[in-house]
Amino acid sequence: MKIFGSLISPYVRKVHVVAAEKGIAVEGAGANPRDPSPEFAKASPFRKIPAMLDGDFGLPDSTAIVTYFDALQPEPPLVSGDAKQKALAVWFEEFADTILFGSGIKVVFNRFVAPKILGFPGNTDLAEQGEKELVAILDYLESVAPAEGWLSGGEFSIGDLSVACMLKSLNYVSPTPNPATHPRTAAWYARATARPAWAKVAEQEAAQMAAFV
Ligand SMILES: N[C@@H](CCC(=O)N[C@@H](CS)C(=O)NCC(=O)O)C(=O)O
Repeated sequence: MKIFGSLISPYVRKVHVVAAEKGIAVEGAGANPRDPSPEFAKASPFRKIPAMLDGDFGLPDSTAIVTYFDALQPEPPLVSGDAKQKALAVWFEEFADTILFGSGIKVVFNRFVAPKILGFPGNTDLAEQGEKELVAILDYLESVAPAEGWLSGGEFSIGDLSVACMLKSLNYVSPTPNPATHPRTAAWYARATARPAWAKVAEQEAAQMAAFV
């Protein structure tokens, strides 16, 4: 099974970590949205990463792809527990993919991806705007981060995994979460990133990104 896209993308990282959690073998593949290969174009009609190709079945979007993985290999589940815990797992995935990403991308793109990878200056006004927006977002996360265990109040879920993936992208520009100002988030993040599946993907990412950090 091929997964298109670089691991610096939090959505690509999410797909790889879910695959590792479930023991699904995946192979990373390069993707150029501006000059798509026929395979990538087949998997990703709007040229976004990640996209997946399983035989001749192409699928874009991290949430769609991890839902496919969950159907192929139900254990461990993406979402579990009682009604509230299941709903909270979905909420935290959504929070990560929309709210955290929406502000974080302004910072990561303009302070890291543009200058360090693409070779042109980032828009510092946009980066500063993202940094201001992140203050309230990270404070919210601190207010809901559990002293022990996971964000939904139950088992480790797609909510924990998705939020951790977004925070790791922010780590390219700043050590986030800061244990001095956001101690509960920092402790929860340390638990999430201590999982073996995370370590396996982080190692692959370090190798991919070695030229840029
Ligand atoms: N909802 C999608 C978002 C995918 C997305 O926006 N990916 C970004 C990279 S982080 C992308 O492909 N950007 C390239 C572009 O928009 O041309 C998902 O969950 O996979």
